[in-house]
Amino acid sequence: MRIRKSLVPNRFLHVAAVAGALMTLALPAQAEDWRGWNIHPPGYPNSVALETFAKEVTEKTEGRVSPRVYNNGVLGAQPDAIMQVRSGALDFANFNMGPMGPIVPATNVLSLPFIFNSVDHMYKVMDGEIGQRFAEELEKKNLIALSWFGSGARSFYNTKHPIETPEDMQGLKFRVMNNDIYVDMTDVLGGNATPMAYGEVYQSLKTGVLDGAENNYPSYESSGHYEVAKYYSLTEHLIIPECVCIAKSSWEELSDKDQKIVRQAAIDAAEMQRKLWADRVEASRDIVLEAGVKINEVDDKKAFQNSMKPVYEEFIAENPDLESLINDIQKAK
Ligand code: GTR
Repeated sequence: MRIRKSLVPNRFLHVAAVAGALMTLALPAQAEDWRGWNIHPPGYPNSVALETFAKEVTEKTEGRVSPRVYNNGVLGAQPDAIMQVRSGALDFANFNMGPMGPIVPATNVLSLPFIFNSVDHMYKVMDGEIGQRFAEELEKKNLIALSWFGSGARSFYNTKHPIETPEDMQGLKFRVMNNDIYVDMTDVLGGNATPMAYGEVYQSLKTGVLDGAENNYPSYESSGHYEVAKYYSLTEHLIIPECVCIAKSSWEELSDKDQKIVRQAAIDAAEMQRKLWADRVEASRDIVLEAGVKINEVDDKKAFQNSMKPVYEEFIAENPDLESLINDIQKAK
């Protein structure tokens, strides 16, 4: 209950203030209940790793910090959730670097198609000095990136036919994540791109608002998109890292000791996520095949890679300061 100052004599207020201060000293520091955003369902590698992160943090801080993961994107779509973690309305999240581009321009480099030639190349870059540079850029926007998850390679899928060459994309409408680079990428291949929230894609594929989308095997499977879009073509055009990100305001409230605990838990979670990922790719592939999905290898991947020249040229023309970062990543094989 708030005390209305005008009704209480001054000396009582003084006594109350001193008593309050003494009570604060006597009580242990307030436990922090952290709320975390996760787009994936329970059981998904990222979800399991985040749950483990939450448990490790709770145990090792002896409850001083007690994170709770909200799965299935129930706290909002990814671009909104990024804003919420930036403002401290949410405390942590696992974010894909795709929708991060509009906020942290340097991370757009990670959305350039075929920038990484393998998942190992991506891990090598993100675990080293270059990954640190991205973390510094994220911090400028109030996001503390503590470790990097993988998300395999993304490929196009659709309701109509296999995609063997860029010509097969002609006239098809694909959902992409919220980033102009993906619109350009799809355009130069001859398709039409529609940025849309992940949670809306299933229905849009089902009703024919969309002809296709693009994602890795585990998301294609766990989202149920495979039930409605039966042609999965292994273009593997994007390999995008994801962060375990903490709100800067929540991070700064922690003691040095607790920061160390949280950082280590995020690193452990990434190690676990990467291990679980490989098994999940196999399992998801089996599930979609079983359901009658037609998977096709793309024999001439070079045709897709070569089409990306104008995307790179335009990007560098608009972001000349990021050209050296692109070069550093490509060199770090
Ligand atoms: C998944 C990724 C999510 C989300 C989703 C999407 O692979 O892990 O964070 O970005 O794709 O396509 O929106």
